Amino acid sequence: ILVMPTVHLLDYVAGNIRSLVNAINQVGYEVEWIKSPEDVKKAEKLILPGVGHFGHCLSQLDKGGFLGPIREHVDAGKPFMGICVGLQALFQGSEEDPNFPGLGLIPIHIQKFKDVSKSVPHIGWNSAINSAANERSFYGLRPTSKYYYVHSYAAPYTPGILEAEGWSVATATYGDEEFIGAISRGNIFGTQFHPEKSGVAGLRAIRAFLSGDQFQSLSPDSIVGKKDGLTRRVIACLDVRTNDTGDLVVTKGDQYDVREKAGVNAGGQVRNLGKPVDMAKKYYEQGADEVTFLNITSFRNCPLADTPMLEILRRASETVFVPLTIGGGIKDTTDTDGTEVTALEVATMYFKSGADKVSIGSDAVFAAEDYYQAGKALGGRTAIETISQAYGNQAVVVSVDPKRVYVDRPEDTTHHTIKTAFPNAAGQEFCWYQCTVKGGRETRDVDVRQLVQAVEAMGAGEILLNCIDKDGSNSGFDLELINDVKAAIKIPVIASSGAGNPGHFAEVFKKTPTDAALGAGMFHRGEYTVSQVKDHLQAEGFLVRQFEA
Ligand code: 1PR
Repeated sequence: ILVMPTVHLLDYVAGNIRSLVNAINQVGYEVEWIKSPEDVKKAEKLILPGVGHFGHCLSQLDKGGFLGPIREHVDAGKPFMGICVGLQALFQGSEEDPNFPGLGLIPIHIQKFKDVSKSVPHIGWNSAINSAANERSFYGLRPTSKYYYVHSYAAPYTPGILEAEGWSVATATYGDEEFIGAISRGNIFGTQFHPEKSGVAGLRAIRAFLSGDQFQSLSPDSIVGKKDGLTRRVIACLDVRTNDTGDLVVTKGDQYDVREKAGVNAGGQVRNLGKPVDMAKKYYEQGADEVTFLNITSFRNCPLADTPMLEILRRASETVFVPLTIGGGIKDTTDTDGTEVTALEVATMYFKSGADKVSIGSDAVFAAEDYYQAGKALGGRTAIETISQAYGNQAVVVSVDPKRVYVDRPEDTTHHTIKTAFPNAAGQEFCWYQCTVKGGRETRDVDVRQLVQAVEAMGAGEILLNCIDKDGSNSGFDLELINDVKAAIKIPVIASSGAGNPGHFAEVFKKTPTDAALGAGMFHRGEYTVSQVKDHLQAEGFLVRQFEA
């Protein structure tokens, strides 16, 4: 019998542990869970993951009695790896929660990114480049590779200070801030990025840590083309629903209508474009930076625990090592047996199955209505608030489904209008964007600006900005909408709806400050691959991450 070597994982805080376990299995190790402080003593190799709030993580570790044993493990010279907040725990403390000190192994304070001229959180693929000479790298990190980061706080980097104390440091730059992306000394290794979500480059780092392969020499070739900084994110989106014969398929609508209108299937069949897990893997291998699944039917009469989307996530997360987002039906719900299930519990099921983020649509609109009704007061009970408190802002995406409403003059509506370069047939030159719920079937008296500002205040970490007028049109993104939303908030925006060719991605990155762009139909119909989009962006001078085989 082949026995896989084990690694111990500390399970102390909410988060998507499943993808880390999948990644560890993928490189040939088995996970053993640490449930009590005594278990830490059994560990030879210890990994401390962490997401969400620094103070919450540290207080959980403290309450559980883990801090002492972790320190002993590190002092004994045994391999230790901290990921994200698990890395931050090694530092002196964090601006995020001054009440909880860190382990103090690294004499620096974690600080919040400045959001004056950039989105916060920092989400996406960035570098981890060794600050010292380029001829050496640690734990398989390559200067040309990109790694997936998602965080609002980071350790600022000052050249030379930590190096003088024997640390190897790899850094990344976000805007004008250089921060620590990975760090190592002796038996300690920490990454601010998520190696389990960083494709092949991340798996390489995990493998190197587990096999104790601390330093590698780099050939001069291997640094050619190295470019620090955040890449332009390209996301593939899969709208998933059951078709009329009960199979789960990827589908795609025109202005949200997913039924066939012409051809052999005309007469109202749900358009079937393929199998969700296979397609997710295909896009991952084409270089998609993230994959989003939107469950666009409610799978009526199905107990929540048996929701087919959970199985899709479980299977997708075994082979797709980039972030997975799941949307559709994230709200307080009543299960088929009558049990009340909170949005947080629904989200937890998805996170446990391999999701990294949940995307909230309709429920966010209702929450925004309540927010303004209450004079912009936060009640603390919405799906956005409860999930972001438990899992961190970065785990909560709000998906917006707006539609244009034309008016003659701005005074004709109470809503925020723009003057558009695309008047309607009646020649009206102003429009506002009305939010819809239930997949665009119902409009609400909320405009897109009101919505995004409300959900940002509630703790959403990112906006998935669709546009019903543009959806499936292959005519390019709604640049006016994207610019208007970007100007209203600090959290990142994913532009969506209308992508028909690689040029549309270059256009949206050129003409708007969007943080990411998403495509669906053009990929599903096989017209273009994600790699063709990346190649085109690169040729146009944008920094992108190419798939590493
Ligand atoms: O309201 O929280 O249950 O979430 C429902 C989710 O399902 C929302 O995110 C909503 O956008 C989505 N949704 C509901 N109905 C549809 C539909 O198409 N009938 N799909 C739907 C939304 C929009 C995009 C699409 C882009 C790009 N799909 O995600 O992928 O428009 O398409 P394109 O590149 O082909 O133009 P809740």
